[in-house]
Amino acid sequence: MIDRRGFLTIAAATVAAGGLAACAKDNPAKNTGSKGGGKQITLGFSQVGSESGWRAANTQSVKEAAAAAGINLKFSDAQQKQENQISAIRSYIAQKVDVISFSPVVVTGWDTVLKEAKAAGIPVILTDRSVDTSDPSLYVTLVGSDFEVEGERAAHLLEKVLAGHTGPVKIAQLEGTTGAAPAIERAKGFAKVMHASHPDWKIVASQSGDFTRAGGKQVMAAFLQAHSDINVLFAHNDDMAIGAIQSIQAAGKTPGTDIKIVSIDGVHDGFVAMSKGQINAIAECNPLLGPQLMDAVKTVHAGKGSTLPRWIKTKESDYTADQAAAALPNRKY
Ligand code: GZL
Repeated sequence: MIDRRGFLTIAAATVAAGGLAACAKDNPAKNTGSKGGGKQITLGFSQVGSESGWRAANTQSVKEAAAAAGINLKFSDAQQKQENQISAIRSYIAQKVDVISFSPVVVTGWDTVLKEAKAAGIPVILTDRSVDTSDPSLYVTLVGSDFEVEGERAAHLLEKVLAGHTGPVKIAQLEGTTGAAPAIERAKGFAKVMHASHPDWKIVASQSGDFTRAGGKQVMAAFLQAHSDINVLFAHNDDMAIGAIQSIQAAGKTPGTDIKIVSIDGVHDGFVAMSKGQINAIAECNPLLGPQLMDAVKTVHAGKGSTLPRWIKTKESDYTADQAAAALPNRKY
């Protein structure tokens, strides 16, 4: 897989050299009005699915921001199937929407359909997750988080959670959807810190729970059957951690105490679990990408896509259980 950072560096160089080609075809002729002044922008959006609390918040943010921006949103839920996203993108091309945006369920397999969008002169903006492609012209920008850094942050949070801990550290890892950018990169970031600074940490079990509660519960139950010595869980999202908590309790163990839990996302139920001491720390992943996406859509539609950075990163924080109760009332999702 092309290293995301490396790829983005190449891409940025390409853009800087003015090499960005037609997909972001700057089309100043088109009227950029959305509200009041001229033709309304139509955005075709393909969402991964509705697998987690994070996804629900992300969908709400996209829909609310489109309405606020006066953008006509065509929205589809792919139920976590790449073929459904490809069909949706083809449908948007056939409908001649002004801009296409999607959160790619996995990183590979997009070049063909993105080349069709480019041939149709429809610019594409990625949200949330990235794709692996050797052709940087196939999308204008990515609005989303740095998942590798999120994995590093989760490892640093685990350092805090394990302060004063003596004895072995036996980690179970609940991975996100196989082949998805957040799953690949969170695992990479976590492993980077672990190998650099913690030779005593050992990942004894690692498997995908597909970012769902049911998946987390099922896989954690199997982990506990096979490894009675697990004392840490690193979950790639809160929903899998919440599912795992049920299996930990069913095994007669106390989540957050017998098995320390570090997760990523920061959804409401994750904060509730933290306030109960069941999750020890969460690296936030901000789902509220709607406003930044709509700004990028308007910029691209106004023919200024080449002025956008290759990656519009979201801001996010880290939280430990002692902060959860105070933070809960102010959480936006
Ligand atoms: C991350 C996003 C992930 C979340 C999960 O940006 O793609 O997918 O971490 C969601 O909760 O299912």
